[in-house]
Amino acid sequence: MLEQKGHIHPISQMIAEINSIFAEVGFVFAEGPEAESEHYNFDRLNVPKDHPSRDMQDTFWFKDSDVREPTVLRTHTSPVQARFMESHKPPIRVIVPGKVFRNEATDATHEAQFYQLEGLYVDEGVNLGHLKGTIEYFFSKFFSGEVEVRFRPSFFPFVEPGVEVDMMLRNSDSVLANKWIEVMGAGMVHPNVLRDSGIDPSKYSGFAFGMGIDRLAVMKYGINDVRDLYTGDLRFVNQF
Ligand code: 2NM
Repeated sequence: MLEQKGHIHPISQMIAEINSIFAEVGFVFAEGPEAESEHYNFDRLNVPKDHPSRDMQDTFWFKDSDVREPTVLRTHTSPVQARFMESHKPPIRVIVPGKVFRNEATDATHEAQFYQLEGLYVDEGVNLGHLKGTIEYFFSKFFSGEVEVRFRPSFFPFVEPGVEVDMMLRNSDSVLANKWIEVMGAGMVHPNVLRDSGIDPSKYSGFAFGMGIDRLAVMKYGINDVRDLYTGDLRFVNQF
């Protein structure tokens, strides 16, 4: 029966769509390990040794006796960008979708595992204008509409300056239309991060951004509870 045929999970469908939107403007896809060293997950991203995100309350740590070096379930996909920068010369344009983990209580809008999409562009003369144009391009394709994007100042250890990105959908009959919605964090890659990955920050600059793919699914499909994406309940996933 047709109803019993399998199909691609909505998150995987979205990752494929995101990959093709970014491929049109020269971004390649990269991936990396979900069990990651403290070095790549935190140190190489300019996260201070005493930063609260490293706490056991926020991060899943492996038992020391089970691993050769301090190891976590990655809390973001940024370690993949750090690995990519040390093995590629600029210009670098890469997007990294993947599963990440946070040691926190779950509710309708928070899961302990979720999918993140991060992007990175490093070259001579890259600036916040390139970030804004790239994000506007992506969201207008993804939501098939006219999109306006604005930045608010924010902070992440791996960027300077850091921004919170809001978007507004125009001329659309989506429930998302005509209001500012917070969609991602972003910024200019911190010179320490470039330098530690072997890229000269006096010659090159880069922008980076990160967002929840689950949140994009919630926005695009009007899903009420992110936990529904991971129950394996076919009555749910078969709607997509
Ligand atoms: C975010 C916000 C801001 C980010 C930085 C990097 C790297 F590796 F290039 F430094 N990748 N992603 C970044 C920057 C991620 O997520 C909210």
